[in-house]
Amino acid sequence: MQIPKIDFNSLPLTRWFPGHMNKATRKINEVLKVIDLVVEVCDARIPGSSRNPAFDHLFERKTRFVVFNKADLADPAVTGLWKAWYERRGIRVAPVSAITGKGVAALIGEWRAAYLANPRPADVGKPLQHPLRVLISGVPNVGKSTLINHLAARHRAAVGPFPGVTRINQWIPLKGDVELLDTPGILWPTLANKEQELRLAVCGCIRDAVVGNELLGEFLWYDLVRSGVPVAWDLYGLDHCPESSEELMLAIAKRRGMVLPGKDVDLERCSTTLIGDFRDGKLGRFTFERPDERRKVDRPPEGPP
Ligand SMILES: Nc1nc2c(ncn2[C@@H]2O[C@H](COP(=O)(O)OP(=O)(O)OP(=O)(O)O)[C@@H](O)[C@H]2O)c(=O)[nH]1
Ligand SMILES: [Mg+2]
Repeated sequence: MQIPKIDFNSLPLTRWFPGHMNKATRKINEVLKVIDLVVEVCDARIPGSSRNPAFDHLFERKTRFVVFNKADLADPAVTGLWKAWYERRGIRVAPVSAITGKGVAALIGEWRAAYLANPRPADVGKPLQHPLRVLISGVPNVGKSTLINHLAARHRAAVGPFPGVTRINQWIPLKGDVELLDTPGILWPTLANKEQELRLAVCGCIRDAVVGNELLGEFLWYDLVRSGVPVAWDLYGLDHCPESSEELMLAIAKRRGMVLPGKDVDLERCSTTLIGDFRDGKLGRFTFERPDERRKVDRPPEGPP
C-alpha cells in the first residue's frame, strides 16, 4: 500500500508543561548530592521521544542507567537494536516489563554493578558502606512507580493510567540495602516537533485531552501503518490495512456500534477505542522509533555512562 504523506509537523505544538514539573526538577536537584545512580525509565515503544533531553544537564555528574519499560508492548527486534546501539556508546540498558515482571529481577544487580563500575569519589576502591541510593526518573506515565512497586514486592507508590500521578519525591527502601527515590514524571518545555508530541500522547505521557482524541486517533493510524509491522486490523473486521483514518474509524464504528443517529461516525469514541486497544497491546507490538533513523530526538544521554 502507498502510504500517504501527512504533514503533522505543520500543526502547532500545545506546549504542555504543567507547573509542578518545574518544582519537581528543583526538588530533584536538591536531593542529587545523596544519589549514587540515576535510572532513566523510557517507554520502549518510543525510545527516542521518551528521553528527556534536559536530563543530560541535570544528571551530568551522575552514573546513569537506562530502562526500557513496557517492553511487553514493543517490537522485541527493535528493542534489541536500541539496546545494542546504546551499549556501543557505553551506556547500560535493560528492557523490562514492570507489569509482567520480565527482566525486573535482574535490575538491582545490574544497577549495583553500574554504580560500582563508576562510583562517587568517596566510594572508590572499597566495598559499599551505605545503601545504594537510586533515583528513578523519566517522563510521565512510563511506569516508574509500577517498576518500584514490583521491586518492593508491594504497593508502595501510587500508579495510574494517565500522566502526572506521582507529584512528590518518595523514598522506598528495598531489601538488600537499596533505597529507591520515586520522582514525578518530567517533560521539557520545547518538544522537537508535533510528531514527537503526538507520539508521547499516544503512549500516555501527555494527557489525551491536551492534544485531542480525534487527532491522536488519526496520528496513531498513520504511525501504525508507517511502522511496517502487521497490525491486528481484524479486531475491527478488516481484512486489509485501512488506507485512511476515515476508513479505519468507519470500521471501528460499525464493529462497536458507534454510528451516531443520522449515520455519522462518532469519531471521538472511535479514536478513544483505537487508542485504548493500542495501549492494551490488542493491535500488536510496535516500536515507532529506530536508532538508525538518527533523528534529533533519538540521541543517547551525554555524560558518563
Ligand atoms: N503494558 C504495560 N503497562 C505498564 C508497564 N508499566 C507500567 N504500566 C502501566 O502504565 C501506567 C503508568 O504507570 P505508573 O507507574 O503510574 O507510571 P509513572 O511513570 O510512575 O507515571 P507518573 O507518576 O505519572 O510520572 C499504569 O497504567 C501502569 O499499569 C509495563 O511494563 N507494561
Ligand atoms: Mg509515578
